[in-house]
Amino acid sequence: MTTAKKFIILISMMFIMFSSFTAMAKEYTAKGTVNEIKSESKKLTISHGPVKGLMGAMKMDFKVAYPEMLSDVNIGNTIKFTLDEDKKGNLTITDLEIIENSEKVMAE
Ligand SMILES: [Cu+2]
Repeated sequence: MTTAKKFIILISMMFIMFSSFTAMAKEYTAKGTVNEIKSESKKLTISHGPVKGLMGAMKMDFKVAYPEMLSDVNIGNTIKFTLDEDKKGNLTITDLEIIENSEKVMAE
C-alpha cells in the first residue's frame, strides 16, 4: 500500500471517529430564572424560556455539572446557561452566567 493510500485511510478513519463523537453529545443554550437551589441533589429548579430544538418554556429541574455552580447563583437570578444532552437524553448544565439586566424569558 502506498503512503498516499495509507494517509487517505487514516484521514477517513479520523473523520468517521470525529463525526460519531460529535453525534453523541448535543449542546443547547437557554435562559431562565432560578426558582430553587437543591444542593443535595446538585440541581437547580429553573423557569426557562424556549430551548430551540429541544423544548418549550417550562419550569423544571436541571442537574449541574459541578456542585460549585450552585453557589454561583441566587434564587431570582436570571441566567443564561449551556445544556449538554448525552446519548440517553440526560441534560446537564455545563456552564452558566447571570444576566445583569434580567429580562423576561418565559413566553407569556
Ligand atoms: Cu424544560
